[in-house]
Amino acid sequence: MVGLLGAGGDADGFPWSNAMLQWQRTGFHFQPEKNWMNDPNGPVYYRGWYHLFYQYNPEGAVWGNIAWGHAVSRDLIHWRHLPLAMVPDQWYDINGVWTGSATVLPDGSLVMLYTGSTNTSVQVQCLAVPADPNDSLLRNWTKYEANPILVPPPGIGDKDFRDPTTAWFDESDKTWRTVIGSKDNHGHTGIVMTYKTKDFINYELIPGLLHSVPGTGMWECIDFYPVGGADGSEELYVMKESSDDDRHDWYALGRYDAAANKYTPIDAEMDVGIGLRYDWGKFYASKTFYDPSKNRRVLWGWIGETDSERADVAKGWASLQRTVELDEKTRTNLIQWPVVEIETLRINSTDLGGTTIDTGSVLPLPLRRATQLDIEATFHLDTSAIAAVNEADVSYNCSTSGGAANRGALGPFGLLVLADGALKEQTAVYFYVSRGLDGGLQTHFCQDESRSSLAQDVVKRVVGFTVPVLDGEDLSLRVLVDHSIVESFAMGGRSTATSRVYPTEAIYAAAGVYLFNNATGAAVTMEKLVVHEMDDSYNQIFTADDASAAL
Ligand code: DQQ
Repeated sequence: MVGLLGAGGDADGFPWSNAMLQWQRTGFHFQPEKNWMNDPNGPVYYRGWYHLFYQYNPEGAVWGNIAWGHAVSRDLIHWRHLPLAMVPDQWYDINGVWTGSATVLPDGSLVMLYTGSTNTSVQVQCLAVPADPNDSLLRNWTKYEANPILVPPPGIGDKDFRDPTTAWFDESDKTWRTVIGSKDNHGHTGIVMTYKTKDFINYELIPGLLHSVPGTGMWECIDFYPVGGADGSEELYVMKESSDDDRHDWYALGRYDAAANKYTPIDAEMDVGIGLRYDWGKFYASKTFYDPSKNRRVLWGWIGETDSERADVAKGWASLQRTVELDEKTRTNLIQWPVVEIETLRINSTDLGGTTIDTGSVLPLPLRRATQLDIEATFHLDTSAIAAVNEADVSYNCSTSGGAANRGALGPFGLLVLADGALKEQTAVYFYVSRGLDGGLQTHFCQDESRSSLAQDVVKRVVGFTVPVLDGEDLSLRVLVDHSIVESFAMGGRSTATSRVYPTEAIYAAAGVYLFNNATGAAVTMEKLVVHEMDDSYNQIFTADDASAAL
């Protein structure tokens, strides 16, 4: 297979042409046909259809001219592209129809709150409703005639007031509540303000802040929702902010006191913006919605590009999304997992369980095609080997400890995906087990992008974090490979890492998967290893036939 580098390109010497870069398009993650996409907006289940709206530039592959793209699906997997839902055509949103959220009212009707960037670039909140509630495809939207319904309150900057959440109903005073993120204290403190409304037209700012965390900067795209509460356990609340300073989605678990308008994290050291992230890789501006058809909460995130803007312009498109289900299995962190529907795309499963990876070895897996995969892997470490290891890697850190090539007593070991035969290009997904200060084992889950591409103009990092492992549990990974995305879930989804990767050699039939074990102190046995090839999700333009089927 001839690599892409140096194989052509444009007249200015940029090495890649549009046609060459099309292999990076995903097979089973949502993407628009072309052009720029960022945040998911107003995800909702309405009359049998999942709706995804998203920030979209109809005119190019860079951010700007932001309108709402729109797609619908029956199963969260196969999507149909619809015409733009809302475009910047009013004084209050002429600089962009920015991020917003849907609220389903008790009678089944919908309201959409979104941020408009005005003709003077002030951020204001606006209301829109379906033009025809009987159209289950929600193709046309009516913006409220007296928009905007909210302008920045005193003390809040004109450009620091955006992204209203889905509203929830407060029984105590029979009002709807919605929250909006901002920053305070000369921009150093991330804050959340709560508004109440009876009609979505008139709002009252509730005194005080719902929450704030010093040192975290502007909070975009707040998400706020309950988890747990089944079987008599205490219900907790997730607060998520997208940090404009570092472009990561941070969350905390906490308690919500509606009467006092106060959110309190269960662990102050794991507060919003300083503790847990949804994903340790590339994942931003996410939003959840409650799916009543399956009684679950579904999370959408924006997985941006990490190559150059120039490459994006050459491709003519940028960015994509993923769906992940949230669950509650521990009281300290969330569980994220690919929506179950994705398993319908599995074809040609190869079972390679029982394989042992000796110390210092790399084993190729016999696969036919390795660019669209769903890999389930469980690694077993022999207990006597673990007991013999007394290496105290108390300072181990995925990002700074040398990546997948650095050898320790109990790691790294895991998978190399999107790897070429010579292993010049590879993305490593792995565990590294060390001993904490208390003598107990500590497990790190990492993803090493540093050799993911021979191309120079790509951000390549080693990402990851520690992941909880309970007594007696083997170490497990689920890895979705989709051309230029590697999306990994460790320990059943207690921790996740997503990378955009841009191999130039490890593409099409030249891409492979390997097991590796760089530990010096223990062989690793694959308790489970099943590799599923994944079908395309064949996202299409909505046709007249689809339309009649929808009614
Ligand atoms: N993207 C939108 C804003 C939001 C930001 C503009 C987050 O509403 O704060 O495209 O990526």
